[in-house]
Amino acid sequence: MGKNIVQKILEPHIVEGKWEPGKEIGIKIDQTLTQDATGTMAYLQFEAMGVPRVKTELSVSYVDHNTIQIGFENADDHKYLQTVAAKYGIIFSRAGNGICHQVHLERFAKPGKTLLGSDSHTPTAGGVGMIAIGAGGLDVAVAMAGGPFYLTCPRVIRINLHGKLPPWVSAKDVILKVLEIFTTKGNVGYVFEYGGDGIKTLSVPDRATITNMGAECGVTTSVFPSDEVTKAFLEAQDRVQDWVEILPDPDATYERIVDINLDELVPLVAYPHSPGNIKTVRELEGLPVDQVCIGSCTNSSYKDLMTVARILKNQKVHPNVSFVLAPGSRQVLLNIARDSGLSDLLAAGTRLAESACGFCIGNSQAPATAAVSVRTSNRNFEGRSGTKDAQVYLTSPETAAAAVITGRLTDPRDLEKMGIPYPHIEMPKRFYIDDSMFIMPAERPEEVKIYRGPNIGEPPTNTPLPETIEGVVTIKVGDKITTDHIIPAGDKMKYRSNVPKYSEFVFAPLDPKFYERAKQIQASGKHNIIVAGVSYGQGSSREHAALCPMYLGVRAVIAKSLERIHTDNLINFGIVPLTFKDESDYDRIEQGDELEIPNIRKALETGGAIVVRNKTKGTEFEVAYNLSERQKAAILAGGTLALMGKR
Ligand code: MIC
Ligand code: SF4
Repeated sequence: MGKNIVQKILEPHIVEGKWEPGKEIGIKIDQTLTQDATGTMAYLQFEAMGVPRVKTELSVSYVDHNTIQIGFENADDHKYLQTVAAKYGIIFSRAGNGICHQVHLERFAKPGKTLLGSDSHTPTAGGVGMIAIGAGGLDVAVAMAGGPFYLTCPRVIRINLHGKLPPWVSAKDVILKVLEIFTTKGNVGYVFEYGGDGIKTLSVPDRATITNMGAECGVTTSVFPSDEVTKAFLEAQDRVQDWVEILPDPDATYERIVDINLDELVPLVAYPHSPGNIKTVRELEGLPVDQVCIGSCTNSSYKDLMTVARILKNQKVHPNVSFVLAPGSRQVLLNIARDSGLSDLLAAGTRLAESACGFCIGNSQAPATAAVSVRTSNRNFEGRSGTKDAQVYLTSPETAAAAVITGRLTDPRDLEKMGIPYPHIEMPKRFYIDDSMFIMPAERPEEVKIYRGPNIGEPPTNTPLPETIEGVVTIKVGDKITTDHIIPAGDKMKYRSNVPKYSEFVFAPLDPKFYERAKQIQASGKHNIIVAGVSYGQGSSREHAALCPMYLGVRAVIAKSLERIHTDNLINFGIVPLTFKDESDYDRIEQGDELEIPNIRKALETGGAIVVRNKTKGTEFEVAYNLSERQKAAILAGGTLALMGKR
């Protein structure tokens, strides 16, 4: 039987299990990437493993999230990361070199290989035909140490793109359409594989915009074939030697096939506060706009920014709009400068930001009170921008540029009526390439002394799972709770390597009293338990959304359903992920209820049923768990590091 692309790449990488969708497999990881916000903890964990050198083909450590450097903490972390990279054989991408996903796509992503990254948008590299997966830092540390990465063997959905995008409609509108079809929940365990005659009209950065935001659907990853378009991109990056053709077999089979006609697409927008809230720009046109931010790992490529530059040529930023642009990489910046896009942008009144995550993670450019912010990034969760009541709309660069000019949400097709023609930007045959902001690993690693600033603490560990969990429902939350709700980023992100301090902000966006309550319950010798609705743990890969709750004594999460990366992170830190067998039990439980989960160790060891007793209400109900033997062993031991220590 014919094979799809996912199977063609994954099968030769399987080191445990076999290709059987729905069952756990362990795969060999060829490349890893980390970024500074998740990287410090990942390298602390890697150091704890006592491996002298990374065992991957390539590992890169990027500094792109915390580059704001208010206070010493960020800069200290950067120095730590630089010295660790030098010692252990990791390429270091300095602050200013760009956003990990954009830079990786340009310089390192290779068709046919596997990439594991401690960032949920790692699937961006799927744009060149590689299987690129986001995970918690500990999983990436294990991969750097040569261990397998475990995942559920995916079910593959084929998305056929037909025809050609009309002018003013671009890759972002394609993925917003996909989000409209699949929404942000219910896609755990799937991979999107793109195909159809339309893909040949999409450049690699277009494809990467689409695979990047597959993360918002919650799929394991997204992938395009590696074809002539991929070859041309790699040639332009002076690395055609990395190209191999990867196409699905004509008789490949899929779980489901979805067709999208590119010709019929129109400019779309994700309205507040979820990337899954889709409307056409037409439906919302005229909305006054206060801020426009163009950039992020979704839409900050050469083509995106040259398109914006040409639209804004001889135009001025509307007086009511604050317009910020952050190029995805230093390469993008140098190339738009070479091709005179940068001068057009500056002449229009652009506020140029560093090539970094910046506004996207809310550590700068917070909008004004209740302001409308139009952004080309991928997440518009409430408060993520840094302003709780800001209204963030996600659009294509074309739609964002139209708002820059008119000061209103505007269908970019209307710009033609204003005498602005659609700029058809060609991909360069050869990019201007300058790798001087990568620092190669030390030739004499034994001479490298690792720098540890005062903000860097030891990674905390958990204790083995007790026989019985005696706890309290410290918080009951609703549906689609994101990791930004569980542990906010923004200005708090500088505490990523200081878990005791960072833990003070657990659930702060939802309930600022959570921390105090959790501490009290912990001090009374009881466990903290989180109760949640559907799709708990959406969004980022940050393992601090498990690590910090663990530090505060959270021992179990009972939800209607959980997202993939967050579930893995909970297990890695010894927190039991449980789901309601009967969802109506969720309605019968309240914050503050005392719960007992008797003999939970035994149940996990023997595969028996887990029953929760609600001592406050005098009721009991059964919960489900879907854990492999390896995952059970990790939870019983108190987490993956503890399990590795035992072994
Ligand atoms: C995000 O976009 O939310 C982040 C910040 O890049 C996170 C990683 C982190 O929290 O450090 C992600 O996407 O995984
Ligand atoms: Fe950075 Fe935003 Fe991309 Fe996350 S989504 S990696 S914060 S640019």
